[in-house]
Amino acid sequence: MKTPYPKWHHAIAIVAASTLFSLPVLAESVAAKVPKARPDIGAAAPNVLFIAVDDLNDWVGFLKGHPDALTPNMDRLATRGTVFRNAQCTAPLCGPSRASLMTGLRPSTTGIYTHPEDNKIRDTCDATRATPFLHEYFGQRGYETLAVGKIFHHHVPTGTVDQSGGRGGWGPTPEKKLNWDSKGTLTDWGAYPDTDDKMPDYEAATWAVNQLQQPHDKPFLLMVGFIRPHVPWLVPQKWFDLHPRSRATPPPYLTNDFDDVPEMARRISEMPMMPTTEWAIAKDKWRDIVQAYLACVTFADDQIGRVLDALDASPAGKNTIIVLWGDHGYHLGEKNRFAKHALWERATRVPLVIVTPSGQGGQVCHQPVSLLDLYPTLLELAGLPPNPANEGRSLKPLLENPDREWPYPAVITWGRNNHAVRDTRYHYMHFNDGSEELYDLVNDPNEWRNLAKDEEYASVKVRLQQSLPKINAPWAPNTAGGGPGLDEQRKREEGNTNLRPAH
Ligand SMILES: [Ca+2]
Ligand SMILES: [Ca+2]
Repeated sequence: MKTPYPKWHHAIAIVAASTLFSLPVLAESVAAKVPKARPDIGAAAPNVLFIAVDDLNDWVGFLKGHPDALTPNMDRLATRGTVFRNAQCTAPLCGPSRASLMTGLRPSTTGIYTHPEDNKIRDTCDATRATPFLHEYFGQRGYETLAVGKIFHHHVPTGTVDQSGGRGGWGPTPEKKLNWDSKGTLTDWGAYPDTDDKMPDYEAATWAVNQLQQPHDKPFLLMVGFIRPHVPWLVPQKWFDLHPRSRATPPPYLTNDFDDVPEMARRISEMPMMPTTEWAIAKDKWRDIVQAYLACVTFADDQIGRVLDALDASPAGKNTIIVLWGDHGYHLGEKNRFAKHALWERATRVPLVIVTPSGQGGQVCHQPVSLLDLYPTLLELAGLPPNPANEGRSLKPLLENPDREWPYPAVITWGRNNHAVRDTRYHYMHFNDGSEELYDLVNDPNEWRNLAKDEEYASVKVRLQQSLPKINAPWAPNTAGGGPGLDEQRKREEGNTNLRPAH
């Protein structure tokens, strides 16, 4: 059964769990229409449940990023597998992060630095044309592929899965924005709508549950993409009730933090359409935003719990690889911002849990890993041949021994030739104008003290520079704007002045 919420949370958990058993079992004839498994994957081939959560930072119980995060279902999953505590996205924005994961290619290889259109990703460049998407690779080798919700920037490229539950969208919004009415962002927060079943994430979980309740005569890859806690931070009141405002503690903030930050780093992360921390302090709104984000995370956790319950209750449950990942982090007031779009740790670190049918539970890995590694990891775990086009590396050795040596820093890219390199201790950033940041995450977890100009750390920089990408592909056509600072850079480099808006 789904993990009950403690104390006052309990009643809601019971209501939510009870809905699980009233769902209709749909499309019972679907399995019959699917061709038989190809003989080259055995009947024992594992299924894969692939769960994406949008804009989820480390405010989950198993990462302890916020003391009052409430995520019993994700925490339960974490105890069953391996938690990667130093997992990084490849780009701090939905579209490029997901395009990279699903192609197995770095943003610096494809030039997809900002939002692509799902249906145009394939034709971006020679590298994208030469490799199947992750789910296509599974499909070509005999898997049934299923997708619902946000997998790529919107859903999945048309016609690339056997069954689609649809995109879902951002969810219902009130006629008038509740708290933040600014063009160019969906940002807003508050209690809306009145019930969970009006939320696309609820519908996505229901679709996934139905799939898990059906027989499948082939192994399946089921991809489920949840939208919350992406803005707008709107969920029903009951999720706010679980997070009293008094407990919605704002994260640490240093008013003069930017004094030692290079101009380029500030410019490419400026999002003037979003609230600033100075505004939130002046208007006493910071706790409201923190509360809303925590409420959205708990709501998403509940939907994840419904899917995990259905998997556990299904015949497939015992032979399924589960991977849960967030597409990038999020600032909730640190560095004077409520946004992603930056190379700082708060915007790049992601939750990542991998559970294998035969694997050890309760493992924690501190080595740096990347979402780029998921494509080759899932192939190896499923017993499929490696795809030589993959630029990441399989994490199977770390699943077998999370403490083993792993001398491969993670690389994150925001715009052309602006990169971060993250190892177990340091976070180094190198921008296209040559400016730099360096943080010691052990002694300075909030990244307040930029050490890049300190001679004492020269050798650290040289070491991390070895991991900077050698290729910095031109900005891919058909990709959107990335905010004023990034668009300025792009205009300088290619003269493009007619970019689609950033979302
Ligand atoms: Ca996202
Ligand atoms: Ca600083």
